[in-house]
Amino acid sequence: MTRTAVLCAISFPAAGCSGPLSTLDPAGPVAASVATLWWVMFVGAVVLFAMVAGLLALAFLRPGTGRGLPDSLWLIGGGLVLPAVVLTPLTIYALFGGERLVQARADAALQIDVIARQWEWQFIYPGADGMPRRSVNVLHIPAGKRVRLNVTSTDVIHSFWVPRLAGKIDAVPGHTNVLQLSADAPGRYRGLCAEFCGAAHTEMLMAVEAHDSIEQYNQAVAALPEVEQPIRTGAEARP
Ligand SMILES: [Cu+2]
Repeated sequence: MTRTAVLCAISFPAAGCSGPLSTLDPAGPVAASVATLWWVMFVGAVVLFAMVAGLLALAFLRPGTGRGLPDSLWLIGGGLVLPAVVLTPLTIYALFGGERLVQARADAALQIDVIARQWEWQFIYPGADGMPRRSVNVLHIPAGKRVRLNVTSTDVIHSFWVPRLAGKIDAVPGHTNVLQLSADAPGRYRGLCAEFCGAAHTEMLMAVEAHDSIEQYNQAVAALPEVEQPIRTGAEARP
């Protein structure tokens, strides 16, 4: 009975971790490192919470516990040493993890420009024949390869986010941010704009189509319309 209750208590919240827009259901190595960071932070928070709750419980259940200890021990131990011991490794882990995400170790041929504007996503591919191609709201990538996305915007700040494939990154007018993205398996992955950007923000959705092989990816890109004229980004529009 107790075992069933424990299993239920664990499985109900865990069921909420999957889904097309879940960071905790990663489908690629970049997203997996984001999910690992989340779990490390979560475990760190649980340990801290348990320690504080334990001390609080002791204060109620065994009044007077620790009365003999000097005040400086509580202040220095609890206020400085304990946070330093718990938070320093978490901060270092998060900094290194975050740095790995933005280091684009992608093939130069697999660079795609992402241009956000109210309220759609445009993707510009180099094109195998030298002619750039364009898609709107569907990003084509080959599965199993790291793709470098150069993300910018033509109007306001948007945020590019495909939770199962990568972390989110701002699309800022006049500036290019770089994001790595990778899918382990072919398929369609949902994405959205994660920064409120105007009246139709909630409709600024997109999908990532991960193709079986680089050949299929090249075929899909070759079938896209060519870019007729350079798209004015915020950077170009400025004097
Ligand atoms: Cu937006």
